[in-house]
Amino acid sequence: MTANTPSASLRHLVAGQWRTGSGAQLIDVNPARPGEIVAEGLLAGAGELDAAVGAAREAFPRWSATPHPVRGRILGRAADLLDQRAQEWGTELSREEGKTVAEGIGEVRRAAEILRFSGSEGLRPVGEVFASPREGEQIQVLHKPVGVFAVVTPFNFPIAIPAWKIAPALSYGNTVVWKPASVVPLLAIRLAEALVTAGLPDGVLNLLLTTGDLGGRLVDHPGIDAVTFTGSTEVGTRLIEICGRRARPIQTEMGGKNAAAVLADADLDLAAAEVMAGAFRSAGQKCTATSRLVVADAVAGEFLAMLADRTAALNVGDPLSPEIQMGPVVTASARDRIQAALDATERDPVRVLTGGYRYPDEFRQAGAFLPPTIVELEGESELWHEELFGPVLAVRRVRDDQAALDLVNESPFGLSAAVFTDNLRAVRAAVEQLDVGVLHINSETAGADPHVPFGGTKQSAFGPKEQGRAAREFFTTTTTVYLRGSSARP
Ligand code: UN1
Repeated sequence: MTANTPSASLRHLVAGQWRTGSGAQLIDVNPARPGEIVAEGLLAGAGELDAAVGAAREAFPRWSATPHPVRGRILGRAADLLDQRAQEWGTELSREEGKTVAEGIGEVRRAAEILRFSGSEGLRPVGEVFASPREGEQIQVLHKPVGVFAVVTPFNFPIAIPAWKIAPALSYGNTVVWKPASVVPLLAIRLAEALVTAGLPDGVLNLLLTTGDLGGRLVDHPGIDAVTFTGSTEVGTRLIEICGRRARPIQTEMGGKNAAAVLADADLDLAAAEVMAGAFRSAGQKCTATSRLVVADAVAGEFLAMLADRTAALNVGDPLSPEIQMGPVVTASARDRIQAALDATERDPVRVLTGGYRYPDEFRQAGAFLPPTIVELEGESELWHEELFGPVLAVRRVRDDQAALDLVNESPFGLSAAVFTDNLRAVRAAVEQLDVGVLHINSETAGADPHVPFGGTKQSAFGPKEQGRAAREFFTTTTTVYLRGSSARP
């Protein structure tokens, strides 16, 4: 794919029909090459919103009555299609979002794995049977579809996060109206195409490319039964309020300010590689990215020098080139927002280990690039508390293991943490004390497997966890059945 690749046209999926929208013009540009249009067209408007919710409602009775393994086979076929198109769609992902091609292709394959996992859920037990304290009675818990889900997804994983919400929603028999981030419309179209080609009936999945404003109206729409959201804490808490007023279930995955703690006995070479990956892959735009580093005094000098040298050597540039290790952030406005946050805290660091506060002009003009930056702090700073969602790592030194764990916990967020050590006592203390939803021992803070629960504590999340069997808790509702034959009189 080259700069001359023609731009795609935006389409919305409503009741099984691909349509153009009735809203404002949207131009989806490549963040590494300003001026290169990846996709363009009209956003969805209020008319399409009502039509999409209506279509999802209409499709629900039939889809929820379709045998679970039959629903699962459609997801399995969509997974095969994603695998077949991984190279092509992964490259489009890189053009649209800015992560490296290798990460883009990996993400399309990851979405395939997620669809396969959720698709296979119908082949496993989906309910529970309990003994009754009364003779002649059995108690069953049946898991049933909920209804119509509003699915609202972020830009940073344009296909994997939608897959891990849409796949369990559909597998458990629900129908969906999906609003992806408007800066990554093309990959949303690709996922919907794969599901339609795989045989998803009309109206089961509806896709609206639209603004946050209409996204809010979707979440508030009377025809919606439940909402799943990944994105900022600011938007997430607003959606929680809307759903609270309507007593509507909502699951949100929100911010993170994830810390890696490198303890005195850590394997420094391994820790440097993992911390660098956690902080700078996808230009730090993961809610699981490493944005804080706590390092033991005893090894801080050696470790930070190693980390800074390797980070300074990262190859930053157009992510379509295979030798590039870090691309731009998602848009020029995201770059400017992060730059403004760095400018506002310019006096806070005691040391800038690498990267820094100003990028050379030629780089700024070339695209939405920011240098991978590591800063050391001693006192209080917003850099320690605020999620920047970019390639910025804040460092603090600590005396001992306990001080390291305390500092990791010093955050309003609790998504993920990493601890680098082989000391069993420190590992046990970390497992017991760290207030996070995901804990990595000797690996980076990012990453999530399709078959295990994912989600955070504190302001990182609200509602049941995602992925694996945990998804069943949110995407089904239960009926507890006390079952007796009429002959079993008390
Ligand atoms: C990962 O770490 O690979 O928005 C997944 C996010 C998270 C997903 C992270 N919900 O970044």
